[in-house]
Amino acid sequence: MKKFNSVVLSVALGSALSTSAVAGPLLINQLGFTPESEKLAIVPGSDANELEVRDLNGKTVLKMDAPMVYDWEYSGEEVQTYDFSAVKTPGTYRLYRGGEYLGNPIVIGDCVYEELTKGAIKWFYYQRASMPIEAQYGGKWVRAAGHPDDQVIVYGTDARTAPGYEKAVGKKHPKAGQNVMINSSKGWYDAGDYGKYIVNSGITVFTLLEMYEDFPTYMDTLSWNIPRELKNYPALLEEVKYNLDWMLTMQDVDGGVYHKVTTLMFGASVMPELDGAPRYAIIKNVTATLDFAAVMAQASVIYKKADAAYAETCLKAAEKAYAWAKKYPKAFYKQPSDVQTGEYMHGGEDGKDEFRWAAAELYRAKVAYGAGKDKAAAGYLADLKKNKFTPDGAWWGNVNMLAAFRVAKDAATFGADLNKAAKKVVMDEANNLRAVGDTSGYHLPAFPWSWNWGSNSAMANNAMVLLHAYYLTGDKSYVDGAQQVLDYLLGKNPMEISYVTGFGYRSARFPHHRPSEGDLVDDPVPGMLVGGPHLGKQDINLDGKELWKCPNYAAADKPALAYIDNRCSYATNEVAINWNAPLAYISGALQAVYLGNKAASVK
Ligand code: G3I
Ligand code: 9MR
Repeated sequence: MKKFNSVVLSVALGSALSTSAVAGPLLINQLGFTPESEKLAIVPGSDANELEVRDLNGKTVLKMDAPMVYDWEYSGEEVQTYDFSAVKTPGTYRLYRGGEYLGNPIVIGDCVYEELTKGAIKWFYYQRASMPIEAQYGGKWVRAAGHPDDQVIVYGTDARTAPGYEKAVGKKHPKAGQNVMINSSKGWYDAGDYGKYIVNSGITVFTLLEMYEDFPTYMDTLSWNIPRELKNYPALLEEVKYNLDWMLTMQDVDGGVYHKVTTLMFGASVMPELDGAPRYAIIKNVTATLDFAAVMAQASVIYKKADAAYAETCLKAAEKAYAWAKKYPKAFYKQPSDVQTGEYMHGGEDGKDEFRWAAAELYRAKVAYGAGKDKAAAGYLADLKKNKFTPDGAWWGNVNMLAAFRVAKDAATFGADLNKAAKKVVMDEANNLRAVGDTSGYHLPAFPWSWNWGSNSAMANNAMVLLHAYYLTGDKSYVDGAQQVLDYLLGKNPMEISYVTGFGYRSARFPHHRPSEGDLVDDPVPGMLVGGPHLGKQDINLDGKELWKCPNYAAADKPALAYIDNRCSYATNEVAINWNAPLAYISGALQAVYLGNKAASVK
């Protein structure tokens, strides 16, 4: 039996493997496949049996010989990949190995990812602050309104936080002692906590608006049950506006944008209406301001048709934010010592990727408004040309790829040279991902650094790169790569779990998500992508410190196995808006592409 060893690094397998995979006999996308998708099933081990695909009448429609055996360094397993892509007729099928029925039925259907796409977007409604979730829209996950946030204290202006501000910023707040309040209502809770964060809103809003920009016709065919208050607004744009409205409240009169609205510490796992500690708008900074500028510029183009006045407001806010950032390019966020909520700031931050992204979105917007020749536009274009694109995977801390997506799809606006440079970055990253995916055990396009906190979102963002490579080349092998990511998230993984709550025959049930923990409903709020496996183990007691303890997964020594479906595991089982957005995007894009839609944003 030819053994394919995909390991570039030598992996000491030995007896060190203290956590065996919990996989069953068949690891597969638990939702199924569209007729034209690549269809792979993973069988752990190397016994190389023949597999049969049978229809519900028991008729064998395909026999698959023993495939290559792969080592998968991220789980330390030997696995076999069976390819039944030749089965295309919609229907329900079963896989057999030597007469043994393996696992659960497999569905092939024309719209098999539609409910997932709608469910992943609907989840943003469940995350809305400052309003109740009503039974007619939210079903059994009803809840009272939490956090009106109409009296948010500007951090550093009240006696309690003035010292923290002065220490973090190096000077007194100009309004210290005045207890300044702002109305910072609406917006989405970030994740399992009740904070609202601008940096994380940036990549999230980009991804959802890009979904609409890439597939407007398909998205307009979808509807999901949320309150509809705005005429002419497509459902997705109405949902995103709920967060854009909040983001606009975070811009100070000078154009700078506050980092977040949170309590000083993470609160208890209670329903939002019971989380009553004071909330603060915390410290303006350059990365939040640039992420704000980028998405407001993007919104100014996308909302123009539905609401020209609102779109104009967004563009003005974007330009004002960019001007503030140009004035304070080194004003990076420094978490004050009395603030323990999410930082959304990382060590290597230099602001270059945020400047590049904001400049690209602003230049595109100015051209769209017929002002591509004015002084401000010339400034954005000059800034865009200053730094080279770099082939980095997109995450909240590196938004360079978002700029590359924008420029790579729009030669008409950016010209041949910039377009070529951006396309090269997208294609280089996509080809690296495809090369890894094609030669690895689970066919997962993942790099070693994909296994950080929120690894499932890293995989979904990798799939977005692959989909963009398809938009730019028409080569379906990139769609196959993105399919492998969706399959992984929906069950083709060593944990044999669908990482999306409520989707799949064995899905995550105990996410770190305060409303799911605090309500009296057994089932978690549906449509949430949990963070996924990673070896950081920040949520378990490693050295006796009083860290939040989490049982069982402490022994995991392979990244793809370091996961536990347990409420305490915020490092592997939380949910977050920047994780759900790429899930919605890739599910919707794969569905739209199968139905014959082309990416409308490629010009
Ligand atoms: O970038 C470095 C990389 O260079 C290094 O190799 C790697 C391994 O050490 O770490 C990488 O930095 C990690 C960073 O995420 C980027 O992946 C940090 O270790 C890791 O601690 C950091 O985790 C973040 C986590 O908050 C803790 O700060 C997650 O990205 C981020 O998604 C998560 O966000 C939280 C919010 O703060 C609060 N709301 C919930 C949300 C989701 O858990
Ligand atoms: O619930 C918080 C989650 O949103 C954050 O991602 C995580 C890491 O910053 O922190 C969680 O809050 C925990 C705190 O860090 C430690 N005490 C228990 C809190 C609830 O899990």
